[in-house]
Amino acid sequence: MKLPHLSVPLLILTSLFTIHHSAAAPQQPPNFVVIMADDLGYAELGCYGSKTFKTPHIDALAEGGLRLTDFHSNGAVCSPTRAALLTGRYQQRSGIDGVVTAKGHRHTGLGLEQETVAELLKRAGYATGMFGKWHVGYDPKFNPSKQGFDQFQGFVSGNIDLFSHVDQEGWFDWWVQDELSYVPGYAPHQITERGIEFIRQHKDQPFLLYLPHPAPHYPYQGPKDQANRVVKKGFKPEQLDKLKTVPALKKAEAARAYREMVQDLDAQVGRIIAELQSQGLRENTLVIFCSDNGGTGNKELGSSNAPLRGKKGQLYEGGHRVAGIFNWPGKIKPRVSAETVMTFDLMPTFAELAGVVPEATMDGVSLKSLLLDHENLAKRPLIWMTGKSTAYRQGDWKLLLGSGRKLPPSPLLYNLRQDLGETTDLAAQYPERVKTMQAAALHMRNEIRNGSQMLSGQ
Ligand SMILES: [Ca+2]
Repeated sequence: MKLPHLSVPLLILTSLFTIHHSAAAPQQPPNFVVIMADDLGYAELGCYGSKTFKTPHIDALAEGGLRLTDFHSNGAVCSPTRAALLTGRYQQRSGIDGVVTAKGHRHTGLGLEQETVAELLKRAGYATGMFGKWHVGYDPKFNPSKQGFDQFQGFVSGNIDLFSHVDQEGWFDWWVQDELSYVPGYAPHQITERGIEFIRQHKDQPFLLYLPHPAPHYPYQGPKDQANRVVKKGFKPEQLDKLKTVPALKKAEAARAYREMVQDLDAQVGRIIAELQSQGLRENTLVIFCSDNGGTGNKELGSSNAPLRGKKGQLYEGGHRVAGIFNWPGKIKPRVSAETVMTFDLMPTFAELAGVVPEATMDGVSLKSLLLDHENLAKRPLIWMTGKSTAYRQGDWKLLLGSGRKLPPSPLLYNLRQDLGETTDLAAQYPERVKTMQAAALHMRNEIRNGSQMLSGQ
């Protein structure tokens, strides 16, 4: 390599500095804690404008870190976002284009050949733990313990009774590693307790702690409510006979329970942060809080995606623009940013910070320079896909294609900077832009779907 601008003495100095630098004690790579809410709407945290719910712990994370106003879940429903988070790639590449249901998809799941973020970080010497909702495979062969997580306790379906741990189709669904096992308790609290144990066990080595919570997804049950689901199919733990069940809550009570679930989730975040602090790990831990998709928008419950249009399951912003908070004291300067970030950016970010290279080409990008150096990300097109519909982003512009989930068959064009609520379709006004973006969107859609193994019926 030629270095024409450096004089010989300077070269020597540079070499000396390099030697000195590399001889210094290596700094331990950071811990990563990812706390993900389930169906939490864009406007359901104090720091995102909620007047309904009090969320002081999450608000404090936002206040002391980076709060993103243009953070997106990769999917508009649960499983796809989780697959993208775990692989750093569009979820269609790992076969998870839609929700994995107990009824139709019991024998499918996130492809085992995919390197997960847990497998990646294990290569860098990390301890890996996941406690909570998996939802990318029911069969034990797709269990988190087979996908790189040293420790797992939680459930694999889309939702469980938070007390009896029975899923909505009547299957018992609480696992300790890859064995079904009843552990009494309120699921969100159990997740925190396992998380705290994990932090204590691994405080002396770098770790990845993934805490995907069931709140505030239905069934609506606050910490003091009671079980209402019983086992109808499959394995039934003997201890469940002792558990008293009550009918599902009626509307007014459900709203009360929903509020308690959001606020209790906030308290669970607070407990994890307090534990990191008491173990002296806070300065070396990147904590991320996000949601897996938009809220239901059910006003009676207090769910809100304001000021966005749409809700969970849809490709309007309300379906996938969600809370995204990155907190790392002393490393991430507290601020609010409108940078566009996706769930699948987490894995490449962790890879760069841990100094390990993923096996596959990532669709996501590392956020290291955004987080630590306040640099903007390079411009990139982004896509969200469901079976029939596509949303395609280029900067402020968003094109919606398809007929699914209440979208018309003709393309819709919005400028999100001027019209965040997607009220005014500009397609007729910008036909050339529609044409170019449509061609680019279909090309990208085909590229991602080609070669991917899709779930049947999706
Ligand atoms: Ca969800």
